[in-house]
Amino acid sequence: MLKKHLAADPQRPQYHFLPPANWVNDPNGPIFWKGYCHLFYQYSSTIFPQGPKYWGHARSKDLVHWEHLPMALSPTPGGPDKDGCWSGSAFVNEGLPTLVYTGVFPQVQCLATSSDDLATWKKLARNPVNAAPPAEMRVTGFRDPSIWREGDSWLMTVGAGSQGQGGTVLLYASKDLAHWDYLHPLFSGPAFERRNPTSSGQYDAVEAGDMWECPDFFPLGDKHVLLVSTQGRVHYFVGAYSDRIFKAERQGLIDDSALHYASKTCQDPQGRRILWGWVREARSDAAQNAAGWSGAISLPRVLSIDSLGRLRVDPLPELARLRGRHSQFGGSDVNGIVPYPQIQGSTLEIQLVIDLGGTKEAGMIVRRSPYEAEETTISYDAGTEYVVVATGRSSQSPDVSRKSYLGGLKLSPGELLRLTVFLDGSVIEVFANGRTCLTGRIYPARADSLGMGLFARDGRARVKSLDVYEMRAISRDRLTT
Ligand code: DQQ
Repeated sequence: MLKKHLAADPQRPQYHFLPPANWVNDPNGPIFWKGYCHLFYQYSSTIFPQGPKYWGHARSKDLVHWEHLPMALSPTPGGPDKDGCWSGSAFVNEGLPTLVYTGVFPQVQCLATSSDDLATWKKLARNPVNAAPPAEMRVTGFRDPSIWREGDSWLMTVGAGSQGQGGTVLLYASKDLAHWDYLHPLFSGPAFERRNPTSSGQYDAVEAGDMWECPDFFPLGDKHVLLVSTQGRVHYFVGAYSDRIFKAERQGLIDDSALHYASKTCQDPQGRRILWGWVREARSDAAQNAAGWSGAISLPRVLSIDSLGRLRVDPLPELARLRGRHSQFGGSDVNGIVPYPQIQGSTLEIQLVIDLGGTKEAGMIVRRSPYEAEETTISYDAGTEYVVVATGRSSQSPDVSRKSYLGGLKLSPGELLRLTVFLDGSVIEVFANGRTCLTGRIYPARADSLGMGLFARDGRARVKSLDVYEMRAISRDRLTT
């Protein structure tokens, strides 16, 4: 019954990874092992109210198609994770795959190992291995550990923060993974205040950033990158790391939308740094419960540093394997609205390269119904320098958010706008010029909201190329609950 209900749901993504049913939040512990990429994730068997967190588990040979596996971690009655196995990471200790995660409540760090190629996991009898933050600190949280090897030591980061003062990433060292010495903060706030403008011109709550969740720290090119999830969005710092000290040189956002959260990365066998995040919902709790599923894992993104030292974020090239029918257009001018009646769909990859000319705003219209009862625009506003996913008319349903999503993008003089947009049921992921990502959710209520067009406001824009691919579904198998 549930399987049928989910299969018939037009809002459910077809080529994003998500569990067979129920709730997913953070991606956890991605790791490559014997020809597979293993991805774990925060899972609850109920949506609202939320149940205790488990680690769901899947694996993939190509980072595109996934096979569900039995739960990796479940709360142990009477154990330090009796109330949930929260986020963490995976690493290999002398050939032994190992998970480090947070048990709650209170928040403590635990280890589990697998001696059968990640099929089953055994928790350490002496858990927790890191039981409390430094005594002198009054922290806002103590969770989401990562472990890596450096010389003859293991190092561990744990996300934390001080109320009203800023987030922090605590750094620990160990010789045996069982006893950990606190060193110093790897990096701390300022309690930066970044405001997230909304469509109405109002401002969201300040991203106070006094608890940094899911820190992820890794080398990239000749730099190091630190990611932190500030209970708002995912911020990155690019900088220099030596002698266990990290000095940030640049700062930015992995995705300008708060709907992409808790990013986690790992390095693939080709040396690429791959990132996944949690795609959050933008509809009511009741609507999520009625759907029987909530959340998705973002498409895999590849991180790199560009020639100007900026962090580049691109969709994984292998996603091209999902492309089906291809329609190609180009070389036309757009002034006002130009419908493309040949294109219909809710699972599409759209690549648009456009010269904005002197237009105030240009871009595409997607998920458009006849007579425009529903439609979503994805455009660039040259005045405000924002990529905008405007959802004001995306859905006739009363249960969904109509807040638009904005991503800052400064184009250099003469630079073309290059938008790659993935539509997948209710999920939209936008990649703009390799340096701005924007995740949105839309929930069109009409079955015929499948149309597409281009538009330009106050002027003429020149389409250099428009490529549209129908995207194939990835298979999703049995229920694991
Ligand atoms: N989600 C986990 C926590 C983490 C938060 C719990 C981030 O470990 O801090 O599901 O979304």
